[in-house]
Amino acid sequence: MTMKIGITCYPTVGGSGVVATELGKLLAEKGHEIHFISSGLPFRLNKMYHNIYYHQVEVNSYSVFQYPPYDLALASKIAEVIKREKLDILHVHYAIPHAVCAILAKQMAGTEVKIVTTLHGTDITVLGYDPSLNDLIKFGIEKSDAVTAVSNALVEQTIEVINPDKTIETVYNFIDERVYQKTDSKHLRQEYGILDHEKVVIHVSNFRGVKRVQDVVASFAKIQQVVPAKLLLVGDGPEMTPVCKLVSKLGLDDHVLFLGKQDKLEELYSLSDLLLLLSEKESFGLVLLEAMACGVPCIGTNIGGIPEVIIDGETGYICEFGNVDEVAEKSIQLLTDSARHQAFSEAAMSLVESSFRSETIMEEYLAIYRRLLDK
Ligand code: GMT
Repeated sequence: MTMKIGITCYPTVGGSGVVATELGKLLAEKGHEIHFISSGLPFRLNKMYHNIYYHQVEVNSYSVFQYPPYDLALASKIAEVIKREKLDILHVHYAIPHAVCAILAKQMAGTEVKIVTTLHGTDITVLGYDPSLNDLIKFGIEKSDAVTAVSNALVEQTIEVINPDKTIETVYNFIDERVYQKTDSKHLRQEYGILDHEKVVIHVSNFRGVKRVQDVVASFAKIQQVVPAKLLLVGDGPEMTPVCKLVSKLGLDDHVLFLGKQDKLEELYSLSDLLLLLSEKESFGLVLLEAMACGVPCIGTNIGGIPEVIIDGETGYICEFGNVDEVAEKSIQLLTDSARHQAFSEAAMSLVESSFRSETIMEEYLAIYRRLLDK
């Protein structure tokens, strides 16, 4: 049975928007009708699909409002789409504000549309600790028909922080394997001025404080004392200025390349030897999967869902949060032992195939949708 599925996510660059969009594309390829409802065209929706529709949420900022009412405009648009398109399922990403908007929209539409909410992290790991929002998040979770989280760690943290009267199922993230695979990008090494004997360490994030990019730079400073290497910093965000200052302070200007936001990440991963993700909060870490699919071993912190994505000692290493000495030591071990590096690289690619296959994960979501509609 084909379904009509509404999807609401943050359309901007970020793992949750990527996963929501990729899921919509896969479901459309299986014949389901997909309706994206959001404030901007999801950025990965870069191809024409006859069965994917996009409904833009317009927020008017009348002078009587101190703040433009995005949440109400979203709820109103979702309600309109539920009714007009006769949606079976509404899959929203993030409890706040999207699940709450979905619940209001369902009441407005007066239909039996089923709401599936996926938790991605920040709504729990940051907003969940705000007492003024805790009850609202609980409401969004409990009134959804099904709730998923992107790692077991996030399920546990949601129970601990929010304690909802609701089962939360883990459905891991996935990537588009057709895009993320090892490609020949040797020409880029030359273009970036990376010497033949140099190793390449990469970090990709939105440079928020929780990503601890300074720890990446501090670890790299120690790595390059032993192993000739370049660090690629990909992305942009609030911590960019302090990170640039630290790079100069540590005398690393000639060793660090600030690449800003980039599109063809698979080409950058393909020329990299190691990815560092040293976050303070990370419910999954989608960049780990992207890098691993391109054969790049990863080193991450023992935080949130990271240990569910990296198998310590097999596809990379897990280090204590904030321990840059340990990160540097493990990185040097890996970068100076080519047999071990090769084994980790192969194990990383196999893990993505065996545990995070897009088809399998899409089927897990479909099984949830079907279960709700069969009830
Ligand atoms: O990490 C971010 O700052 C972006 C955020 C998002 O909304 O995309 O990422 C969250 O969702 C991703 C997709 O599920 C996860 O891979 C990230 O780990 C998660 N970020 C955090 O938990 C900090």
